[in-house]
Amino acid sequence: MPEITVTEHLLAAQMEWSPKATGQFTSLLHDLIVSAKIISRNVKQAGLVDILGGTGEVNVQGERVQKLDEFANKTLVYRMRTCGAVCALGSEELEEPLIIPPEESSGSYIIYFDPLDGSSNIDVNVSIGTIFSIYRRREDATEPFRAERMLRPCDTQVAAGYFLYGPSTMMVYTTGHGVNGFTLDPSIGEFLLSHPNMQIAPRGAIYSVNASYDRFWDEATRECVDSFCHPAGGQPYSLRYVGSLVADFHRTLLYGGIFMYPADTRKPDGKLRLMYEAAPMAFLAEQAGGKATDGVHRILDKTPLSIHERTPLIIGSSEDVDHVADIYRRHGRG
Ligand code: AHM
Ligand code: MG
Repeated sequence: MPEITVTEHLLAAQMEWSPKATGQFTSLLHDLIVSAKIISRNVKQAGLVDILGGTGEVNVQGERVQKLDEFANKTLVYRMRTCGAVCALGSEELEEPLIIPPEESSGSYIIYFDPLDGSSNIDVNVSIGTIFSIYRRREDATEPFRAERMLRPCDTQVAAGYFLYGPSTMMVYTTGHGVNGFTLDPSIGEFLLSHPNMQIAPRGAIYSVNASYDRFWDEATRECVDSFCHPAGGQPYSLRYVGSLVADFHRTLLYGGIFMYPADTRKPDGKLRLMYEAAPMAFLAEQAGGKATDGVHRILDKTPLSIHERTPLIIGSSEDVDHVADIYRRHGRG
């Protein structure tokens, strides 16, 4: 297969789907990719920081204060703020949305990101990632942007994806015309198309859930997980749980199966954030032929009431997600 860079792929897709594109979206994606390359470089040196003398700031106690998740957040905020295509951004690391004044940027896009998802895995050298979700602003770009306009229906995303910092660095994204995956070739500094037109198998053989929370689950969730572990008359599904959503979702996309972060008594709305985690992964899952629900509602049918809203997430192969939804329905949910 000839080598195709992510930018070449994006430009070709734009010629096909949006021939009148102004270039703003391409510029946004370009700056997002540069941010991810910078974050990836620092992630790859994570264990070396102390040996190399440390790259972070040092506080009065002599502690390195710029942790990787803060670094990732600063990198993305700076690049998204200055790329000229963004009017507002929401970061999982920022309490409030950042509205970019019109004199600074007349961008037409809103971006949400989780700068470094799975950050509890950084210090143990396990895969982590950056997740992004992009919406187009609806009103005239000369009007000041109001924060409540961040609360967009999840099915109005124009693009979503993630960067996975694993043994190799990957970018997987969709603009609503299928899902494509690219692998960073460090020798040329480019993401090359490695996984064209990704599809989730209709049914998998792996389930992924933090099973030690079973005491906090309700009967319906226990029955769902039990049905994967002890299926009537079939082989048990294997259990895999990295604890980084990007890594767990990436495996589900490639191998099929199901990932669940359900509601429980300690977290009645689940743990994952709708706008930074669930909605972008749901867009990718559906574009790859899979499904995503909160147990009752399709994730993409949801509209947040606040930017940091949480949601239960059940995502993956369509038949496996339907199976869980059936069990929830039988228990009177929905
Ligand atoms: P984070 O945004 O603080 O990194 O938390 C999100 C992560 C997800 O990547 C992962 O799916 C989940 O938290 C794991 O949570 P738990 O340790 O409760 O199983
Ligand atoms: Mg996260």
